Amino acid sequence: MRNFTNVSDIGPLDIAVKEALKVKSDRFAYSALGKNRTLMMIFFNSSLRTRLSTQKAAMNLGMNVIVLDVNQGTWKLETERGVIMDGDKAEHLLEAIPVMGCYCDIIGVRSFAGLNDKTEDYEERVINQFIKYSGRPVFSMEAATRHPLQSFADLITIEEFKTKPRPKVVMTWAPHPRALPQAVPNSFAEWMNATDYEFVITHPHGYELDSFIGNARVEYDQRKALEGADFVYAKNWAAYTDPNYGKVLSTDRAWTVDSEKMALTDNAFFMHCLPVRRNMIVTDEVIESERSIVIPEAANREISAQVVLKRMLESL
Ligand code: AN0
Ligand code: CP
Repeated sequence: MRNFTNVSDIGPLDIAVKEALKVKSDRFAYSALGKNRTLMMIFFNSSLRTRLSTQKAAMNLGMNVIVLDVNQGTWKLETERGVIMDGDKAEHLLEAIPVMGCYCDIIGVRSFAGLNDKTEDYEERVINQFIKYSGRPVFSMEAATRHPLQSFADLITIEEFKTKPRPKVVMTWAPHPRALPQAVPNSFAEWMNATDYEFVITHPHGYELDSFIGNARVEYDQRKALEGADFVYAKNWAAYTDPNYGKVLSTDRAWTVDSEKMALTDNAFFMHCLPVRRNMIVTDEVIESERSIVIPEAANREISAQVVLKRMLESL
């Protein structure tokens, strides 16, 4: 695998999941593969899980790891070409990227959507510049429009917990005080569409997503959507459609996932990528319940990252 930015880069999902479960059963089996190889993880945004799980995955493979938090200890980076750099940004991304590429074998990039300019976000300018100018294989650690390591971990988790061949998976919008990117829901939809699960998306009017959602069924009545669900995947996102791109249109806690909503499901498991705001997205009771699998889901981030790094190392 050269780059990993979306579901198509991983190939057939049944094979990827099989490989993930194999890696999980013996995560040090490939510890010689990454010897004398260096992973550079570049963060333009905060992270807890991605940072730790990806570093751990690289360590399992015997790699060295360098972590860089852009704008914290580095020169401030200009990302737009053509700008007269007479402001506070001392270096351009177009030099910084190939320089960073000199010091490593594989690059991971986290660069969220700015949520101001839809075209800029949906063109994936930052990660695409890394792909173009670093000279190294690049993987997404959540880019502007997708978070494939998360979706892969979500898929592994559903495969582990499902009790029917074709579970009903419901992704529900839930309220949050700040504007969040569409990357996690876009990506989750992309990966769910690549399975044969029954997949339903529910959100208030105005929160329609991009064409990533493919043929997924959209049901505006959250309660109706949740009926008979086997997995409830909660997530907030900011509006995608114009003229409200990047805006918070609602913080209506009638959409919060609570026990009464979970009672409509077929004893569903509760999932969230984390970090989660309790009693906005989900009540304490639901996230602490026996059916909450947010921790095993986060644990699988190590596994999804390890499969991706393993495949990238194998193709170096
Ligand atoms: C980010 C988001 O919603 O994209 C990261 C989630 C993995 N969440 C926040 O910024 C709270
Ligand atoms: N789920 C996830 O990507 O978490 P972090 O933002 O903490 O990395």
